[in-house]
Amino acid sequence: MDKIKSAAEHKENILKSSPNTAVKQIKEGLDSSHIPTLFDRFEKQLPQCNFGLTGLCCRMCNWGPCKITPTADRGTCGKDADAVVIGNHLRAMVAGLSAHAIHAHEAIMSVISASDGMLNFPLKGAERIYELAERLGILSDGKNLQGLARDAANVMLSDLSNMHSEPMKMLNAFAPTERKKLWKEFDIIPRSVSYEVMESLHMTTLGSCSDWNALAKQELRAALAYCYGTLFTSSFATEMLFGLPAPQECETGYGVLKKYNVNILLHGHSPVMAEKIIEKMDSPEALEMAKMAGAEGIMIAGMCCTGQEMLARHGIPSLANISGQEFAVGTGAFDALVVDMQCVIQGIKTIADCFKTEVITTCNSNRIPGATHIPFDAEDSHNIDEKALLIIRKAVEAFKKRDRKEINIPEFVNKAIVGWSYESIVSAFGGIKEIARLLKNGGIRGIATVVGCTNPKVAYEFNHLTTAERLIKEDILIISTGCAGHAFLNSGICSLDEVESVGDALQLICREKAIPPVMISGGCVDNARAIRLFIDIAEGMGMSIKDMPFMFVSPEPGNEKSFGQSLSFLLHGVSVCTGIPAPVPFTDRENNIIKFFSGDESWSIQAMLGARIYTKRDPFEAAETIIEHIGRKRTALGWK
Ligand code: BF8
Repeated sequence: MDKIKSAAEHKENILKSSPNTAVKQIKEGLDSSHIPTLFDRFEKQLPQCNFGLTGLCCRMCNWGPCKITPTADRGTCGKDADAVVIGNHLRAMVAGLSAHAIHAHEAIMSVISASDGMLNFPLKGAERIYELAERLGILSDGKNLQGLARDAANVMLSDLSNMHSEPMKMLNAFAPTERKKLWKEFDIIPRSVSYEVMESLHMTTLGSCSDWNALAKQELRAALAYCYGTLFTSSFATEMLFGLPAPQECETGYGVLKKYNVNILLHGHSPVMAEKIIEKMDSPEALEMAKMAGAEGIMIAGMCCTGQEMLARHGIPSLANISGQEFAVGTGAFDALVVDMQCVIQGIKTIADCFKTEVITTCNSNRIPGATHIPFDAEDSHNIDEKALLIIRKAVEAFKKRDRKEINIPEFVNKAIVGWSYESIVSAFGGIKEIARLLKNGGIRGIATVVGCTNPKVAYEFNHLTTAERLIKEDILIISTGCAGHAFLNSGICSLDEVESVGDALQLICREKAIPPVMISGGCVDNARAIRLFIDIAEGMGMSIKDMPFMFVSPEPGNEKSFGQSLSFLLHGVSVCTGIPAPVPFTDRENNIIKFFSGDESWSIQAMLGARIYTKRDPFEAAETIIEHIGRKRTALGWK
């Protein structure tokens, strides 16, 4: 990675180069009031520590920290550079796995509570419940929908916690046969999420495993637990509860906000409380409260992955990703910020206080000092309706106290067609066979999932958009989730309005089938949808995914959760192009970890699984790498 230049140069570039005009306007307002954001705090961290950046600092015991240098090629315990680097990588990966696991746990327990009648939600995802029951072999004539949902949820729960040496049931039910054989051959089939987290932490502690290759294999094993034990289960359990998203046209962007409404911002990842707040916002009680306070109505907007879930199912505008969350609050338009779990940056309360925005936490894992805590507990959820109304009441109270003269709402509005579940993508194209036909005849040259976080190391949303714009020009269809999805929503390329900029062949398909060239497919756990799509297209053609013109693209990974995302795709044979290097010694071509993930050696991941990681910091170069990769796959298949 080229080193970030001077702090001042970096800061100037970071917003000047951003395609997000609305954020620039908000930032100007914040600067004039001397209110800092993460970009200002990042500047103060420069230059960043090179040992941290390269993964060569070991902090796994109290003998350290030890750093590997040209004069100290081993830590105090004798661990070498490879074991230090992969140990750090593995620990970051399982931290991300644990985050998704807690998300999955809440979603699964919510299904069980709803099935038992404690949590007041109907089970809207009958299609998913029956599919799961069938695939898991638990379909039985005597059981109603609630019974099947409870049984399927319990199977998913056992994949989170099983300690016996049995393979995970979700993996058995959904993974391709060809891959299962390969994973077995390499001995990387996981037992459960909990077991693999324990084993990963155990293997990396002082005096345990010093074989980098065994640690790398443990990371792959844990990544399979991540994929089938947390991505699939969180995404499916949420669909069981709230139904499968379906395509709908909506408007998003800051311009949809209304100054004289009670404005509530929903943020986080697990959308159970958020769904209840949406249900309650139109209730007579809530509307009466708003009216009595002199508000014109109640408006809800989203952020990060909870925002993506709300957008997918309700067309509720989702305004910002992780790096944009302070700007959303910085509009001064929000009376309450309601956060559930994950990717809620620690600085959010400081800026919320500047604008008298009431911060409400709803998850016991995500407490913020000074915030009002109204917890949702999936296992004791009988009073969720009252809690949702209480949250709305808090927002109304805050509305009464606020000075609306400080509000700075940029007028930008974009259209988008959203709601792309696995089923709605397949159906919009006219079936898996039709997607396969279009891929083969070159109407779609390839499919890239451009997903993941935003990162203050690069210009805000620039890498995402630059990469995507180039790919769609080359007829490469994009499926997006999470923070990347917000960059696309903010640019207009999720609608048909900007379709002229798409390559001729893909443009024709988009127009014919009313499909945007960038399909927003939910939160990060919903990457399970793209994995299913890749599996089914390849299986439908009688091929291995590794031979298909697919790619996983993550221009700006930041959160530890992003480690498992790339590995999930890699394990299925989909190569990865990332824009921010993982903490590995990126300039040391002799380092075994670099060779393992990105080389062609007989023991590399390319040789094992047929896929590799490309690291391309420059988005133009990244796009060319992806286009070439897809081109090579097509040539090998004999497709033009
Ligand atoms: O899970 S993309 S910063 S918001 S980790 Fe977080 Fe990264 Fe955003 Fe959703 Ni995903």
